[in-house]
Amino acid sequence: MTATPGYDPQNIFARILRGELPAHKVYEDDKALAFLDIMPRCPGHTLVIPKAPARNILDIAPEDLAYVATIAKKVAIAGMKAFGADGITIQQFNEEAGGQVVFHLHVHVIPRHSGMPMKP
Ligand code: D5M
Repeated sequence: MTATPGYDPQNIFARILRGELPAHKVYEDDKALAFLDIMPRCPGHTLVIPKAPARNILDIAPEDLAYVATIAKKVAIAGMKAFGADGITIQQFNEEAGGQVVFHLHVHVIPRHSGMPMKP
């Protein structure tokens, strides 16, 4: 898979994909990986990433984005069951101005309970 010019192969999630850094994996196949967020805003906060080297939604191929969305839905349903959640928050940030900190596309899947606010 060829990275676009804006993609830094040393970003943390690329290093997780290469096995250079640990992660608590909850789902993996040949095109996507899901793992627990190291700074969870709620219990079960999971990140879903493509294995393709995409910086963010501005960069990713439409078919890779569609696949990540499909896996995010599976993770959302599994997370709701596992954590007995009442709902799910999905978040996705793009570029520094958009709140992105790690520059490999990722979708936050956050199980939610009625009356329980997310940590900032
Ligand atoms: O924020 C990036 C998100 O990635 C943030 O919720 C923390 C999380 N993070 C950072 N490093 C790790 C590691 N090593 N494992 C798991 N989660 C991690 P964003 O603003 O969405 O770019």
